[in-house]
Amino acid sequence: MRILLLLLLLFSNIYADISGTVFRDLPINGTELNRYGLFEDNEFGVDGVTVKAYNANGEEVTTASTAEDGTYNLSISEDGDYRIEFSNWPAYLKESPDGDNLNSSIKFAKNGDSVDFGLHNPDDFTSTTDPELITSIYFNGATSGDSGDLKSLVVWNYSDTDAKSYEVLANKSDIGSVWGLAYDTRTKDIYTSAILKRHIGLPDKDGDGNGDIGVIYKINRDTKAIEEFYRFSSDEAGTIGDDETRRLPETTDPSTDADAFDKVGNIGLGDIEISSDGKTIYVVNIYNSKLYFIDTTTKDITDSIDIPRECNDPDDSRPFALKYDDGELYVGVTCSAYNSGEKNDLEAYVKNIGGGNFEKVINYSLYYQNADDKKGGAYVAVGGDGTKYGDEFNPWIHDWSEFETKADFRIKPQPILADIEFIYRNKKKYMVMGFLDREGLQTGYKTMIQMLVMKRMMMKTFFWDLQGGRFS
Ligand SMILES: [Ca+2]
Ligand SMILES: [Ca+2]
Ligand SMILES: [Ca+2]
Ligand SMILES: [Ca+2]
Repeated sequence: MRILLLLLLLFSNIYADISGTVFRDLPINGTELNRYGLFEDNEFGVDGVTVKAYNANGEEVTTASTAEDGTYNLSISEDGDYRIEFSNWPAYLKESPDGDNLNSSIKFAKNGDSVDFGLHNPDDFTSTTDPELITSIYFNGATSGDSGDLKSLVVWNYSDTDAKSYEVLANKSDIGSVWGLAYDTRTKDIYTSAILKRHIGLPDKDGDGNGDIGVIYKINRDTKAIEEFYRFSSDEAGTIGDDETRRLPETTDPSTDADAFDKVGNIGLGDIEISSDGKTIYVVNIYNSKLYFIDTTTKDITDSIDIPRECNDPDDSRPFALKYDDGELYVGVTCSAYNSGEKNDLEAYVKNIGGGNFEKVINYSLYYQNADDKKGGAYVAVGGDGTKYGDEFNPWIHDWSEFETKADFRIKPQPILADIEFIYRNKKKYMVMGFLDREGLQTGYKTMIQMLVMKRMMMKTFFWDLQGGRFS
């Protein structure tokens, strides 16, 4: 009997530690809302968080740091009541409430208890499984007359799959063709930036005879009030003639818009993003290869940084993609081979900027010929006989004559790394890269020269496993 008691005591001493997991709270599991403070199926660990145990006298007993999977173990040899304190997590994460307890980084436990702790990024928050989606929409023609009355920016609910069921936020006469988008959840302001798309007009609100290619608009989600938020000069963003110079009709009739063909992707702005606190708009300027920081209150530029031009021919570097995520900015650049004409030069790279310096996240060649390659492939057009065309990317072209004719199609897929997103899948974080085919901006449906040609905007997504360092 004495021996048994001794053994029990011994075991309780060895195994009576306090352990648990520090986890990343996500607001949703894809279909249903999660609960902050509760460690749920699609959530995963946060590493490097400090955990300390204090005894009833307030003395620190032991400390640990969470492992890669977020788990920790505090070796405690004596039974009793302990105060567990978590600290030293990344600044973009905030402690999740634990029931009614908002200050959940301090918990009370007995030796042998399991104690989990949730952290969330407020940027991720959603209170609905059916959020609104906003996108630009493109119709041929000028920003005046009948074609000016056509829609340019629309909003609809995620669950609404009827392609015609959307609410119009702005028409072409208001903003012309736009691409970049950012949303301020506090003010419900939508920021959107101009893009040059052939056959589609741009306003000339400053009356300088050029389309307003360097403008960012601010549109309130509720009132739909539209204002010009920021305007880059022609020197900063490049020039394209006004609608009249481009001879864009005030209808959706075909147009030539010759000057736009070569300028697409080479002038104006790429994506825009907004900071967590809503105080800064980040803008990629394609034309001068700079990243700008604009104060949302004063509308002043507070900083600008040269985006590294690391292509074989530096003049072929075309920044476009931008993402603000977990406190860091990611910029995506395409090596267009616009000048070199060499397929071997086609490449995409992503840099992130933390403490003022750009660091490389990934770079990889876009020169491959197999559409089934794990890396994706260019878009594939299917001819009338079922033959697939255009499964490789090409150097950016300068002129319509460089298109190849395949079946009913004119083909020359040209890559633009157009956006970056981050998603969580299988308890891991992935970077998603969206590629736009430059052709989609250079061509249109039944427009001049290409009367028999059907083209489309196309985004392909590549999934890059950040932890595993491979495509998935
Ligand atoms: Ca949760
Ligand atoms: Ca954006
Ligand atoms: Ca103008
Ligand atoms: Ca983005």
